Amino acid sequence: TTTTATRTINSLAGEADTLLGSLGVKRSRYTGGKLIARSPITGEITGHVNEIGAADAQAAIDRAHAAFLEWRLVPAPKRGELVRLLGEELRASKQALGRLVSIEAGKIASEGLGEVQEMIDICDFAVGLSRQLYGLTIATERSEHRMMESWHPLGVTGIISAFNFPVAVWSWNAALALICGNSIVWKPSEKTPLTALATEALLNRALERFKAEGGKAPDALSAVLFGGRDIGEILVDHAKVPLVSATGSTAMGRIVAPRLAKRFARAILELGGNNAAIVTPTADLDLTLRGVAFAAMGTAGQRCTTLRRLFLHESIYDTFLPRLKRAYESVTIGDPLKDGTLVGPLIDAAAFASMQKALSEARAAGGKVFGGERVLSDGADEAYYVRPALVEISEQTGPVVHETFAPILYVIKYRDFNAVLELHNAVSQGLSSSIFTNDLREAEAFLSVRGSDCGIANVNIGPSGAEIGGAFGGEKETGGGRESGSDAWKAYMRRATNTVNFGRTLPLAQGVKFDV
Ligand code: UN1
Repeated sequence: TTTTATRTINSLAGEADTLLGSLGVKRSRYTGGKLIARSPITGEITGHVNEIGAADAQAAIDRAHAAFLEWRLVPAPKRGELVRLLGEELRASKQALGRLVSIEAGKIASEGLGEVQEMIDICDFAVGLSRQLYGLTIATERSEHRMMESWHPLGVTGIISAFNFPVAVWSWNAALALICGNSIVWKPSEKTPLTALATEALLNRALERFKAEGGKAPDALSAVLFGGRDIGEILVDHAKVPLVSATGSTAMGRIVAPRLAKRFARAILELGGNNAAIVTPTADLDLTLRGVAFAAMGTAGQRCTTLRRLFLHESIYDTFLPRLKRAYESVTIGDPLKDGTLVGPLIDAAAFASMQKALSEARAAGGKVFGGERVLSDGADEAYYVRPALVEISEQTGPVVHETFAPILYVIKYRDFNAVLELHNAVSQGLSSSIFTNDLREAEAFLSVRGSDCGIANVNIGPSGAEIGGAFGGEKETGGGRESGSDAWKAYMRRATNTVNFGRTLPLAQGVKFDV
């Protein structure tokens, strides 16, 4: 056992073990398996999770399909009761699961807890929604007819999630899918299996309570498939999975989307972002500083909504940038479990390498780089802490147009508002965006059709940290999917248009005559 600048190595495996026990996960689930769980805080190994074989994965999906056939018959508000109980379990275990999220994903404590709060929020949302799966009644052109639409359960919902929101993204999909009458099959990130085990255990507790209350829930309503890419492919290719919601890189989406399209399955894709903020001459710079700091450095730059491009108007450039640099210099980096830390570790060595690669490309493109170096590496060879990087660059080129999943903020000076709107949209991703301004015209233009082309567009708020009530997702290479709030539930159901004739004649639409 060595001591690093951050903490004692090998202290976290024991704590993870205790947390998993309290969350109801049997030790045999995370010992002796092939999938290695680590904590990025120290790099230490926290578990060995059993991977599922290909045949067992196929069989699990088949069982989930059988479960769907039963679950779809349970009235939606009763399905909502299961999700209500899941929300209760999450509330009761918020501290433990939040802590485990921090250990496994390296998030600071409040963000680990925030992730669980996001799960609780979507459960509440879904419970209410379970009584609001409304269709329309539509005026028909035929007398003594009624036309309406019904929303029916869809089938097995596949969920592929990423390390950075290891459990919240599952919950956005699971809570909606379950109240919509679907069964769920989850392929969690290989980097975060312990939080997936814990989440599975909490759902099982909710299921037990649901059954004890007399609820009818089939076995295999939910399955978690631990494994690598091959297991994800089985989920994507399985004929009994009509919908896959996949969160990850654009590269992953490029593989998943055509395979789903080939069998006409639906996709909800949440892929890369390259989120920007525009800071205009009238912006409240105190508020902007806080908004930019959280969005760019928070979660160590590992949110899909992380702020990656900052457009500063020339009139405030020289006042704002020095303030931002001071924030970058003074931000507390280190053990995310310690009070006061704002920036925890990168997830692994590969993340560090891709950050360094992007920074050297930025230098080659004429960028001036501040920060970005590895810190706190003494003793913790397998832990990757970095000082978040600020890159002053004059052109939107090279690494600026790509998503690097690390805390790098490219800063670009602008003069003309319409030109910066164009530059803002001139990347291939379209997830989230913001403008900092007190000019009503600029704010409204940014939100208008000629403004941001992203799925999320904010005023005087950074691009990250969305609430669950709105639909979450983005355009272009972000994949077009929408999850969580608003009417995102519709993607988890199928719509049937019903026309009923309660008369004694058979008028045909469009005046067609066909008298036999
Ligand atoms: C993600 O990074 O994959 O808006 C999701 C946010 C969070 C979700 C991020 N509510 O930043």
